[in-house]
Amino acid sequence: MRMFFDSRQLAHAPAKELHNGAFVDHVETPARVAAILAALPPMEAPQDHGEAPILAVHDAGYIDFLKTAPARWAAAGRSGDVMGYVWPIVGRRPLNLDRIDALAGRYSLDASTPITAETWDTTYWSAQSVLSALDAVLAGDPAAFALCRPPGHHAGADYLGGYCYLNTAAIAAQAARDRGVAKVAILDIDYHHGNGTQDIFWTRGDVFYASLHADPRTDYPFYWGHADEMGEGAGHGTTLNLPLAQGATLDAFRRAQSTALEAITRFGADLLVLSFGADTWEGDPISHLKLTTEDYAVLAADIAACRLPTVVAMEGGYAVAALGANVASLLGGFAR
Ligand code: Q9C
Ligand code: ZN
Repeated sequence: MRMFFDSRQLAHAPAKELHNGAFVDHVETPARVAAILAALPPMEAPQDHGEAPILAVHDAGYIDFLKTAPARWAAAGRSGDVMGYVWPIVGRRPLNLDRIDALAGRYSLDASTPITAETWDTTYWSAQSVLSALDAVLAGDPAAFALCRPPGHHAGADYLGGYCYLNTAAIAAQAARDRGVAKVAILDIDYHHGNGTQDIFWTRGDVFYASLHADPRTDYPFYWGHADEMGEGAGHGTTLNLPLAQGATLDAFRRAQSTALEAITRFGADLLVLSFGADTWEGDPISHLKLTTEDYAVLAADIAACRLPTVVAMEGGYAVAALGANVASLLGGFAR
């Protein structure tokens, strides 16, 4: 399987995140990809597809904010990473404010996703990696892997959050549509609900979004991912949420994944984007599902049995010592 990663994806390294009321060391570290690279054969550097496929998903004002936030922060006399602390509650006036703190709230979901001087370049190349994996699949490969970092599925069209800045799965799905693929499905098996991906395709009938995740009544991002969220307008019925109780093991996860794959098959998808997070692993430091390393190969084999061309995009997974083996197990399951 072809695999894509750019060394510029190592640069972004925020210091702290707000977690349960305290600032703690940021868990989405460069060491994560170093561990994955050490466990797999050498990867290819991605091609540069430019900004157009990013702007096909993301708001231009938001992209400008991502690029300029570090300089605006420094101009305001601040040191350290950019982070908002006031968020506009839904329904407040959509004012065009210029102050960095107003923008940081306007364009973010949470305070676990700081912007550093390296963030734009890092997330840009993460998007290029997924676009190159899409190229491989459109050229006829049954599956390809993008070692996306930072991850993407919490980022919406105009907001960052959950360690995510550009929504790599959405960028790949939209690029596939723009290159003539009629129906695209996104299957999201990260521990957390992919609120950004859901929002981006909420009213779209041409892109199916199915997610397995910890129940948002107990887990981040809380306000998305409940079972009754099904999309609206032309997108009604093309969003499928399958929340799982904390502590769930392979049996429950595999059953839910089968439900999702049956829905994707009924939808008639021509191409699949898999948002893969290894934070469902039993030892993950911020999560509470109980999958084993071997389970990922079982899940991948079930997905591969659908025989859809598949772009695998890396999302979360924070148990660094186990991350390489977990990703290798998943990718091995596609090969079988
Ligand atoms: N107290 C991904 O896996 N922090 N993002 C949760 C809980 C945010 C995870 C804090 C977790 C985001 C891509
Ligand atoms: Zn996650």
